[in-house]
Parts: sequence; structure tokens; C-alpha cells
Amino acid sequence: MSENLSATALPSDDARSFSALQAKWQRYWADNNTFEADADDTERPHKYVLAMFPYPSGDLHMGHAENYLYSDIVARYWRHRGYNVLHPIGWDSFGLPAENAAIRRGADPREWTYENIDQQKAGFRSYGVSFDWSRVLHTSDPEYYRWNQWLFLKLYERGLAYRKESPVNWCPNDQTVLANEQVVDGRCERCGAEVVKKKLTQWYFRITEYADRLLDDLDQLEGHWPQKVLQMQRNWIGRSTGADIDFAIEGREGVVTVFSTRPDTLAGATFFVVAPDSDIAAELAAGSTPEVQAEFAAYLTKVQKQTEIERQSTDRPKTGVFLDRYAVNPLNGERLPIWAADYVLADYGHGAVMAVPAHDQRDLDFARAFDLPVRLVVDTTVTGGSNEGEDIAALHPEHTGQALTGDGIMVNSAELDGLGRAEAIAQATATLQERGTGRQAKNYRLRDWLISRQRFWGTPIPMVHTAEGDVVPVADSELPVTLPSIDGLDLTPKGTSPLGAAESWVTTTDPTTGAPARRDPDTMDTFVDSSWYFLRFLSSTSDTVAFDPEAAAQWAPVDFYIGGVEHAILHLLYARFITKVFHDMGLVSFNEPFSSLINQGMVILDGAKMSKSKGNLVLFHEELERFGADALRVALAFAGPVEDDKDWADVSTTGAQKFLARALRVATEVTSPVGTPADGGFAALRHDTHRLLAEAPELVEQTKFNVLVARLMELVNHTRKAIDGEAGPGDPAVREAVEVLTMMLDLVAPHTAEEMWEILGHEPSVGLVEWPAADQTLAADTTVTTAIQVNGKVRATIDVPAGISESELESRARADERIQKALDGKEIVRVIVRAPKIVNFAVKG
Ligand code: ANZ
Repeated sequence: MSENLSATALPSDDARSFSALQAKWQRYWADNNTFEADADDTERPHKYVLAMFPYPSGDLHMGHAENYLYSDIVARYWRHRGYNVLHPIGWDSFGLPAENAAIRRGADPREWTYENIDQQKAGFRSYGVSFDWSRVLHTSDPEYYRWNQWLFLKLYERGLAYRKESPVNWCPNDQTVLANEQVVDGRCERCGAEVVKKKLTQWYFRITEYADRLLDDLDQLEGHWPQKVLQMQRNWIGRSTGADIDFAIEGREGVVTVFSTRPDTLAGATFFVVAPDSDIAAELAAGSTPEVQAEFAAYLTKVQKQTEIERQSTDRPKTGVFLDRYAVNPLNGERLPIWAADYVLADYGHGAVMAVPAHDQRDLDFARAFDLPVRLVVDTTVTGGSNEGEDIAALHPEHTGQALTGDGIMVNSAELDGLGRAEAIAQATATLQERGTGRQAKNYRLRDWLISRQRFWGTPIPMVHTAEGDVVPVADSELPVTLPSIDGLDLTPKGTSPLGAAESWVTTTDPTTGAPARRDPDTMDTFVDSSWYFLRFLSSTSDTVAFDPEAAAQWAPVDFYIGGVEHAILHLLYARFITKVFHDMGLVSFNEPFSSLINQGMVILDGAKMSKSKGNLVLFHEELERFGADALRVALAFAGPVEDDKDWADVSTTGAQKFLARALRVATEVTSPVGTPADGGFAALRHDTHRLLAEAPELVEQTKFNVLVARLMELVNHTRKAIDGEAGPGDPAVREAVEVLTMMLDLVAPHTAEEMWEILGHEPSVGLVEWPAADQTLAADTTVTTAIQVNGKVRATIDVPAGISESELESRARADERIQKALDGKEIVRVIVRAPKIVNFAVKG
């Protein structure tokens, strides 16, 4: 046995003894690489446990303490169940905060980033998290981002990475583009500045090609991911089904297509609307009168200042410009006046709509504002209709201002008359298809993923611009394209990438001809880095592959993934997309990266979110120093259900410390030798021990960590009583109870558990010891009825556990009110206890 700290430092309510104990075991784990996954062991079943990797924003905070505690509990649990467990850690270390900090300090983003990473690494070590430290990765290392570049080129080869000019979300403060996902309520997700639209040429990943699979495969995750996250993903992808319908335009060659979910209502179209900021609007206006051109230009300027949210909100007056042009209804040849109006968006569907005011509220509002006709084509008052039995004349939208969007039968629609909605849609689509003026279509809210950023601190895009204006890939052998030094570079945002000014870096040669060329100066969105990092952990040191498909077959997908709900859309959607691409490349056999997902709640203080600006931060390292890692871990685990927010004001770290001291003390009091069989030991305690063994797996697998801690506290109490009472410290059931307690305590308080294990006479590490199976007979909750007699006469009966001890039974009998009455004023001469059936008090007087 090595130095036995607890012998001298007990009782351990004193934080210093905990800190000595922490240092001892953290050194042991580091020296022995205790928690490395065994890459060569294919015998044992595998578990891949992962918490979303951290951004190195400074010291670890209480949110980290919570998140990585949970993944640690799960990782430790599966080791105790005999699994080969992978629980890796890395850093998502590219991104704007490092760059902004570097600009403020006039320093290199590398310095800030790697200093913070070192600090967080030390934090995790002193928190006792059982990571596999041999697989650490940092996305800002060339060894990592080289594979981002490889991924980019693979996507490019497959036609999934492309460049195009389009209106993009532009953050005027950060001076960079944002993906749609990074715009929240019209504002930059990072800095809160109002986002504007700007036309730029950018790189995109064609995620829309995977829209159907991204949507349909969510069904596989039902019951394994939070319902809320599944719904958010579904809404984000936003699939609509309907038809594309082609409209000819008078005085113009070719057609303009609209997407409609209601092709059945085509006969009810009374006008046509184009998005003011679409190419077609500009073209139609240009072909119109000078007055229209002027009015349109003024309107467009106004519209461009609006956010998408404003444009879509329904409670503002409708505005628009009549372009003095006409579209032709492909069904009946009717002329439809064309308007440009901001409620139609340029980048949804085709940026144009056929307006059916009777049955679409937005169109109706517009028609009423500009006095356009409203023609009813669905009668919703018929039997089975949405307004069954009402008067259709009274319901006419022209008068009520309420569009009739419900079900009914078709009217005023020639051959469709009399059909219900589904048949009418099918029939209308078939007719359009026959005539070659329409076809079935699906439409998505999901847009392609804009991945280029005009910033320094990210993965350089591995493409080269030739003198001829071609854009060609960097040869694979030339990877990585590493970031240059920042010497002489101005990183302040200017709207173009700072890399463009690194002349010697930008200057390169055309990989095929050797002619002078220039590197693409943009870097990748950091969500590219995190879209596949969980696979890199499988081969984090390889310089020949991004990840080894065989290792992926062994370990992936991730069995247990945990992180904040703020990643419900962005990160998870991108990771799902890239996984599907890898699947199509034949690199992985699965379609979904994360088999189960948990969103933990937040750690708050006095009901409010903690923040630096509010000055209500609870600092991780301060809590750690004051209470020790184990007490912090126990307090957090005990604080409530995983998904709930935890108010630090209600969390008892001192209570946790006391519990740990009690646990440690019972371990020191066990006197039976190692290996003593528990058979015949104190029955009540054996029952408690085996009931916990039977219950614990379900508690952990259902992430009810708080309940598990409560059970451990009970077992400590029961053991304490057994030691002090009838059983005594030498009873083999006491050793059994303390050993089981130690193996389970390891999930939440690993330092204390290691120490107890050693005190009990075992070799470390308890973290690798398999839990014994519960003896179901001992665990069973059988109760029997005991008769309590006074001088041989039954005065009461009580139900007790079959394995109850004699002392326990006697004290329960004494506690019974009826017995207390019967004994009142009498002297007890003798107590006869025959557990569990009879208690008899012999009394005098
Ligand atoms: C005619 C019609 C009649 C429509 C009717 C609806 C009801 P979701 O379900 O969100 O996909 N639309 C198409 N492109 C648009 C754009 N770029 N900007 C604004 N609105 C657009 O919505 C599809 C419906 O939204 C389409 O179906 C179209 O209006 C409109 F009784 O076509 B509908």
C-alpha cells in the first residue's frame, strides 16, 4: 500500500486533506494512463462517451463542471460494467473570440488560444475527469485542420462544395458573413449587431442535397434524442410539398416558376408577386415604364434595409409596387398583374408566388391593401368542410378579411369542381405535368451551408485562383495549407480576409501548370471543424488518414453525447450531414453520428443566468479550491435532474463534504480481511447492498444521477448503523457494503473512492473494477408481519423486511404507538425477539 493519507488526515471535513488526496490520485491516474481506451482490445464490447468539446474561452466555468461531470459518470459506469470505454477530450480552438482578443492585445491568436487550453486542461485534471489523454486534439493545430482541408476537397470532388454569388448575411460589426443558422432574430449570434444582406461570392456546402435524409433519419433518433431537438431540426429543414408551376410573362421569352403548396387553387390566382430583391424583379422593372423603374428602385432601397424577420411578420401594413407587367395563368390563360412586394422572399422557392387571396392570408392582406380581386375556389361550408353548415356568402374573405385556408370542395375551377383538397392537388399537378407547365416539387427552408469567413483564425480554404480566373484545388500532397505568421498582418475586420494581405502566403502557383496564382484568402466556418471531430478522436495522431474506418467501425457512432441545447440546430445538423457524406464515401457504415443525446440544464445563481457582466459568476477554480473536486462533483450530481437548471444557491457543497468524510470513515472501520465472503453476514445490510446493485444500472442509464447519490448516502447511513449496532465492524456484510459503495462512489467522487479502495486493502484503480452482479434473492423486497406482544398478549402487528435484524426489529416495536401505550408506566423485565416473527415484552407493574 502506498502512503495512506486518510489515516492521518481523517476526519476529512478539512478541505486540505481532500486536496492531498486529490493530488495523490491525479498523479496516479496520469502516471498509469488509467483511463486510456484500449485500441487493441476487440473482445470487450465498446462504448463511446462524449461531451461536446469546449471552446477555450478562458478558465473552465460551472457549466463545464456540470457537463463533463455527467459524461464522466457515464464513462466510469461503463468501465465498471466491463466495457472498453472511449471518453476523449479536445478543443474547438479556432474562431472569433481568439481573433478579437488578439486584436485587442495586439497579439497572436495562437497565444491566447493555447494559454487558455493549457489552463482548461489543468482544470479538467484537477477535477478528476477520466479522459483518455492520449487522444487530445485541437482544431487549430495544422495536424487537425489539414483534415478539414481534405474534407473540403472531398466535398469539392463530389460536387458538394461550390462557390456562388448571392445575397448573404453580413455582420457589419464582425465584418464577416454568417450562416443563416448564426442569425438569431435578425442579429449576429455572436455580437448582437443587426445583420444586413450583402451580395458576395462565397463558398458553400451543398447540405440541401441531403435535406430529405436529414429529415427522414430523425425518425431513427426518436426516443434517443430530446423531443425538442428533433422538432427544432425538423422545423429548420422545413420541408413543404407541392408543385412548381411555370408562368409565361407577356413580352418576355421563357417562364417564371413559382412554388406552391396549393396548386389546386390555381384558378383562384388573381395576381402575381415577385420578391423585390430578386433578379426577376429587377429584370421585369427594367422592361417597364420609367415611372415604374423609379418607383421600384426607391422601394428596393427600402426593402434592402429590412431584416428577414420584419419582412415575414404579418402585423405590418403590406407594401409593394405594381410593375405594369402581366403573367399568364397556365391553366386558363388569364392575365395576372405582377407586383413586387417584400412579403415574398428572394431565396425561398423561386422568389415568386401566384397570389390566391381568398385562401392565403398574406395574399388577402395585400389584395385588400391594393384593391385586387378576391376569387373563392374552395367552399369550406360543405359537409365535412372546415366551416361546415355556415353561410359561404357571409364568410367571403373579401368582406371578412379572413382567408379560408381550411378544407372544403373545389368551386369556380372547371374540371376540378367538386373535388376535395388531396384529389384536387393531385389532379391539378397531373394536368400541369401533362401540359408541361408544372411538376411535383418539394421545397425546404434549409439553405446550403455558407462556409467561407473573412477572418484569420480558421482553416484556410485549400483552393487556388489562377491567372485565368479559374479556381482549382490545392494538390493533396501540398496539404496542409498552414496559416502564416501574423507578423505585419492587420487582423482588424475590414470586410475582406486579413490573409489576402499576407502577400508571400497568398502568392503561389497553379498546381497543374505551375503558373503564378493566388490562394483563396478565406477561412472556414468553425462548424466545419466540429462537424467531424468525434471521428478524429479515433485516429487523432494519424498523419495518413482523417480517421481509420476500422476504428470507426469499432467505436462509432457515439453512444452517449451530451451538451447544451444551444447546439440543437447548428452543430448537430452539420455533424449529421458530414456523417452522411462519409457514409456515401464508404468510410462509415452508419448514418447518424450520435445514437443518444442529452441536453444538460444550466448552472444558475439566485434564479439568474451567470454572466461576467452581471457580476454573478461562481468561479470554478475557487469552488474547487474551497471544497475539493469530489465535493463539487457530488454536490452537482445531487443538485437535481440532469436536464434541469441548477441554482448554485441551493447546492450544498459542505453537505457533500460531510457525506464524503462519512463514507471514508466507514471504510477505515472495516475490520474483516480482504476476500471475506459475505455469506451469512448481517441480512438487512446485505439486502440494502444488493438492492442498490440491482437498481444502480438503471439509474445511471436513465441519467438519474441525483437519485443514485441519494441511494449512496442511504447505504453509507445503513452501514454506519450496522457498524455501530448489532453487526459490528467485523461483519462480512459491512465489508461487502463498503466495497460496493466504493465502486459506485467512483462515478461521482473518484478520488475518495480510490482512497477507500486502498484502505480496504485493494490495488488501484477502483475505476477499472467490474461491479458484481446483484443477488436477486437478497435484493428482493419481501416483507413479513410481526406480532408484538406484551406479556404474551398480541398488542400490535407491523410489516417489516424479511431480513430485518433483531435490534432493528426491537426498536421498531418500541417505536409503535400502541406498544408505547401498553408499556406506559410499566417496567420492562425482558425482551424476547424472534426476528422477523415475534417480539415479546415481559413487563412488571
Ligand atoms: C399559392 C397558395 C395558395 C399558397 C394558398 C398557399 C396557400 P410553405 O408552406 O412555408 O412552404 N410562397 C412560395 N414562395 C414564397 C416566397 N419566396 N416568399 C413568400 N411566400 C412564398 O409555404 C409555401 C407557400 O408560400 C406557397 O404556396 C406560396 O403560396 C408561398 F391558398 O402558393 B402558395
